Amino acid sequence: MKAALYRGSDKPIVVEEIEIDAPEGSEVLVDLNACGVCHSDLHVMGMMAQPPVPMVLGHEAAGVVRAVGKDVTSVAAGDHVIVAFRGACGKCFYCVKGMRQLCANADLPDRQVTGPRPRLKQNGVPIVQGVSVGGWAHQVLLPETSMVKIRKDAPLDKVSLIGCGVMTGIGAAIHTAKVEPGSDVAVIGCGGVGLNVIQGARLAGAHRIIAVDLLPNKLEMAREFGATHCVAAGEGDPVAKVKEISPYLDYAFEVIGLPVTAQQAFAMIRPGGTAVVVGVGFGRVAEIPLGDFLQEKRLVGSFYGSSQVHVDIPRLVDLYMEGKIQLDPLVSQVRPLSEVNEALKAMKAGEVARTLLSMSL
Ligand code: COD
Ligand code: ZN
Ligand code: ZN
Repeated sequence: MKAALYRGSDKPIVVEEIEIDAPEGSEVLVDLNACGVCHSDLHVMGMMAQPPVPMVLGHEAAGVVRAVGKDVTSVAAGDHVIVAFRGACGKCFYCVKGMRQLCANADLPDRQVTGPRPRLKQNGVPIVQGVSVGGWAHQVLLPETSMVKIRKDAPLDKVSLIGCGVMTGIGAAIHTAKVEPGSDVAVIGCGGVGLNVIQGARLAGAHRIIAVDLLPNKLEMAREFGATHCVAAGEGDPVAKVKEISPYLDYAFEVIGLPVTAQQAFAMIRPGGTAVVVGVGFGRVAEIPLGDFLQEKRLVGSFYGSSQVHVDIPRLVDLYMEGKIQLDPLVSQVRPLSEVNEALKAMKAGEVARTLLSMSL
């Protein structure tokens, strides 16, 4: 099968023929329809000191089940699935407590070349499934727990975006923060994930939704997703501007991964308000004024929208099919897998909300 191989930051990603195992035990083989390009793929390439190579990145995918291992019970060949980039064992402390997004054994069976059985190879050389998925490829082989079965009338290309950006963003608003109707919300960083925090806040019935971004095109998109106010982050102090619009800001979301924007989120909320950090600045440290905790300000993290994917992802598919959430305007470009380098360039330049890599082009 064909996959886009990353071999190092000084080389372009190239689509090549590789070998993929047949599913064993509780594994599922999926023919992918499409996979999105998320900023976290860039993080893996750029921020890990030495990412293991060769690696197939991509973790926002959907497709049709081709074959299943003998122990698989929840999906069968022909089923339509969205890939959850974080599987869950179902048995550990976190899974049992209903926090599958924090599963302690999420990577079982190991998808890395150091694991017991690398599933991807090229001429005998093991290939890493990046972000535990490896979705920039025509097929993936993953544990059953990463498979979320969805209705067959949903367009697989568009709903693939629910696998990461949409679930992460909407979930941060409705599950992590639990935004209440009538509350005021600010979202710093309006990329593929931030736009979904905005539509999550709209879904929850927020009153003011203030979008903060450096780029005018992102602020325009933010309006389409439900932002009521826009703040150009590069012009003046975004904290003062947000406070002017909402003196009693209930929630602020950081959706970039920078210390400075995490500090801004915490600074702009009211006493008793909540700042939610969605972005991850691996190895970065933010300074937070401890005195603000006397005002009962809260600072919380959010991973995968605090979602329980097998319930929450099919719900989002239903909401899309009923026109209650938007996916179409998230898709700025559709490209063949071979144009993944161009898609990454467009993301770095801030030109797109999302690029979809289509496996049928
Ligand atoms: N102030 C305001 N906006 C800014 C600033 C700034 N200083 N710097 C950048 N921005 C804007 C950009 O213009 C852009 O619009 C946006 O921030 C970032 O958008 P994208 O599209 O590049 O990134 P996303 O939305 O795909 O990803 C954002 C994440 C925060 C999810 C990602 O960067 C991250 O931190 N991922 C790791 C955490 C995680 O949950 N991973 C799980 C899988 S995603
Ligand atoms: Zn992602
Ligand atoms: Zn678990």
